[in-house]
Parts: sequence; structure tokens; C-alpha cells
Amino acid sequence: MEKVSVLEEKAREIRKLTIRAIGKLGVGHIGGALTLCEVLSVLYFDVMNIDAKDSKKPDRDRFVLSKGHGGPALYAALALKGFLKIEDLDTLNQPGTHLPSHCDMRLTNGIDMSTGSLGQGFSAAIGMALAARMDKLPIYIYTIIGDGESQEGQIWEAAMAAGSRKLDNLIAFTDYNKMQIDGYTEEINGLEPLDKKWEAFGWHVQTVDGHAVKDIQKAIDTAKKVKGKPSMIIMDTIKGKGGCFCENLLTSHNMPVDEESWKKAVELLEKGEM
Ligand SMILES: Cc1ncc(C[n+]2csc(CCOP(=O)(O)OP(=O)(O)O)c2C)c(N)n1
Ligand SMILES: [Mg+2]
Repeated sequence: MEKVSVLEEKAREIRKLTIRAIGKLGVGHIGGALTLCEVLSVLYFDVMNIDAKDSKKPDRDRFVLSKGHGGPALYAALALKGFLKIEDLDTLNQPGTHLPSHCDMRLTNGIDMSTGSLGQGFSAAIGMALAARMDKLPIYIYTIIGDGESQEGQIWEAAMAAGSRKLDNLIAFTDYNKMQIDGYTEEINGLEPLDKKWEAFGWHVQTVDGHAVKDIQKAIDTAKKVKGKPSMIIMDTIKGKGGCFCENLLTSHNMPVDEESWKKAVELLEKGEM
């Protein structure tokens, strides 16, 4: 396992690059991007079998960001891992870019599935896990869904299929930040008891602090040992985590970001004050 301090530093780098890219663009889904920095650090810098020099190798692990609006954080991780150039991040969602705000596998090196229409990426990940099993590939499929996204009927249809097919090569995460586009998840269409729901669909379930790299590492390690069930790791997260102008704000879902705000946020992260 990679050292916790190394992964925390990578998460900080992902966070700074995400804030900078959305800040330079001036608007974006910053809240639901900043929740992902720790899990992306663990996946990309510890867990996943991937190679930036051979980005399409068939026996690579796959990652599907089903909540595709979190793309900017994933691009930051891919850039730090060598799939993209760091300066590419400055083109985020500009005309002609290969980094659109939502993930597009036809445009971006290292993206395994196009996502953005909530609910669909999760089904695609389950298809990939079935295909990997048929091809006898010793790989894992990782995917992240949102808590608001979990209100989609398609999520539960897919959950039922993965459970009944006992897809133990599938490790999913719920980014449980308790907020969605226009309100608190529990007030709009409550998910509780979320862990019991996944268990009832035949999944192995764990709940972790989604901003603690050590807990995420441990949960993935446990998930890999589970046989005969797909795994759901419910991550307790804070929307806008680490951004001084957006942390824990409902309005962080898709907000304008001015230059003073993003520069201040990056400065505080560099000083270790956020
Ligand atoms: C099928 C579909 N319906 C609506 C949207 C618009 N939309 C984008 S993000 C979002 C809220 C998602 O909430 P959540 O999954 O909790 O995301 P997070 O809090 O992680 O940003 C919505 C409704 C969409 N992208 N796809
Ligand atoms: Mg949410």
C-alpha cells in the first residue's frame, strides 16, 4: 500500500488543480468535484493497474465516473498521472478542448466511459464487469455515483443485476455529500437507510470517511477480498471540501468562481490552512 502522506499530498494537488481549472474558466461543478480528491488519489496513485504509456492496454483496471459532472477532478488526477499535460487543464470546457465539463471517452486520454447523464455510467460499469468476467480478465471495475444520482431508477435496476450476477470484480462508491443540484438529498428524495438498501440488493457494503485516504485504502482492500458479491463503499463527504469559498455550501453545485476566490483557495491549500 502507498504511504498515507504521499496520497494526502496527491489529493491536495488534485484539489488545487481542480480549483485552478474551474477558477480559470470562471464557473463549474466545483462542489461535487472537490468531494472526489481523496478517492481519486487512492485509485490513481495506489490501487488501479493502469499505465499512462499504454493507456488502452486490455488488461487495465477501468474507472467510470458515473457522476460525470465531477470531470474536472478526474482530469486533474489524469494529468498528475501522466495521461494528460498539466497545461491541458487550462482548456477546461473551452471551445475545441479535449476536456469537456462532463467526461467523454472519445475526447480524453484515460477516460474509460462517457458520462453525464446520471444513472447511465453505473450501468456501463456493470456491463464492463460482466465483460471482464466473460473474457477472464483479472481486473477490477471502479465506479462512483452521487447521492442525488442514486435517486435514478436506473441505479437500482443495475444494482439488482450486479447483485444477482455476483459481480465481485466491481467496486462502487457513493459520494454521499447529502446535497444535490437544488437542495438536501434527504429533503428531496431521502436515501436512508442507504447501506441496508445496497445490502438488500446483494451487495457487500462499507461506510467510510470519504476524505480519509487510509479508510478508503482499507475499504478497497476489504472489498477485493469479498467473493460472490459486488462492493459498495459509501463515502461520507463534504460538498466543496477544501475550497474556502465553497465548502459545505448548497450553492457550490455549479457556481461562478472569481479570480480572487480561486487564488485565495489555492494559497490556503498550499499553506496547509484548508
Ligand atoms: C439524467 C440526468 N438528469 C439530470 C441531470 C442534471 N444534474 C447534473 S448534476 C445533478 C445533481 C446530482 O446530484 P449528486 O448526484 O448528489 O451530485 P453531487 O452532489 O456529487 O454533485 C443533476 C440533477 C443530469 N446530468 N442527468
Ligand atoms: Mg450529492
